[in-house]
Amino acid sequence: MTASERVRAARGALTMVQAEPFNAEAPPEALTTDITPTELHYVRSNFALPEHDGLLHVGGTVANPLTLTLDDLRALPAVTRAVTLECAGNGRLGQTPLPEGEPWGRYAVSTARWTGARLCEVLDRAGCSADGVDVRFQGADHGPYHQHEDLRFVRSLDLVHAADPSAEILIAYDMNGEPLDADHGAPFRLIVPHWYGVASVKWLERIDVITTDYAGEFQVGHYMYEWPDRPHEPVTAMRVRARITDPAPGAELPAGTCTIRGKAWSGTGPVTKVELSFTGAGDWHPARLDIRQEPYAWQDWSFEWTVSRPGRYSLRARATDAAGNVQSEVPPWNRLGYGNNAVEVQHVDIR
Ligand SMILES: Nc1nc2c(c(=O)[nH]1)N[C@H]1C(S)=C(S)[C@@H](COP(=O)(O)O)O[C@H]1N2
Ligand SMILES: [Mo]
Repeated sequence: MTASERVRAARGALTMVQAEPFNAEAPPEALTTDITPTELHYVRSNFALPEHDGLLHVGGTVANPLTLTLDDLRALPAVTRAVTLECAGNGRLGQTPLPEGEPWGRYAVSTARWTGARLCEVLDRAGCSADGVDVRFQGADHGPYHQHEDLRFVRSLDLVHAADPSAEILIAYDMNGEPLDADHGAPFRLIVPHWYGVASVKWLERIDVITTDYAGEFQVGHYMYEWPDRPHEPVTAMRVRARITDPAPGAELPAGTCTIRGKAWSGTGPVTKVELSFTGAGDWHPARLDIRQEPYAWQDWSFEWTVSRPGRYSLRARATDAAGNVQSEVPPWNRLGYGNNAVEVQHVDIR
């Protein structure tokens, strides 16, 4: 297979949202497994697939600027982590009035096993100067973007966060045990656990430690919550969210006992509670939350539901995390439609 045939084959199982640049949601069944197979992992790219020369330059205000190859990164101690990535625009179609931006449904979320070198280790080798404030991550991709004729994908993190070993930020080169493919950022990308996907810069080509807060388009223009009634805020950690994966929306089931299953995740602390409701307003019942195996991945939950009376039932699942964040019923509307973690409503018909 040629490289472009490989890319086409890898895209076939996804639900396309935009053909070029290619953007696609995972199919619903991708939420039923712990690890999303690579060919079912959603894809979100702002620009066409770039060429990458295979080098990672580390510079800015550092003592030892570095140029690293894939082999150099592979020679560093490797860390593997299952990480749930969700696009900040996931669920935009559920916002009213509909904001501008890609019309994502509910499946721009997936969990892969990422392997790479620790970002903190690379920064340590480069020797960050004391006046460093921010770390700027540049992707190889670029193109027209709103008012910009030719913009590059660049994001930043606070140096304190980037250099924190406990944040476990990776420069990943393997996804689910295979080298990264083109759509997911080959040859290497950032993986920032707990944050919305936008922080995880693909096709990484430059890392620069800088002495001011980075203020590029993807940092302070887009990927900002533009609240109607309070100050704007940057998109950072994933908001707490539970999803029902089984039964499917609108399913017809016989009366009796059925197991309702789903996933829940949050970037602001482990999910501590998932509750279910079968009526509008009120009456929340605790679901069984599985022991958390992986600190950065979604958790399974389930509920044994016994129902004897035929009819239509509304199902809602609501998650709470350790920081006390809980999903609301009404999507937190903002102009660009980010972070919709509202409680979803679906129905099942009992026959
Ligand atoms: N270089 C680059 N990195 C990027 C993007 C991009 O457009 N260019 N999109 C970001 C966004 S918005 C998301 S949600 C994730 C998606 O990662 P995936 O395509 O591997 O699912 O990549 C992020 N990293
Ligand atoms: Mo995203």
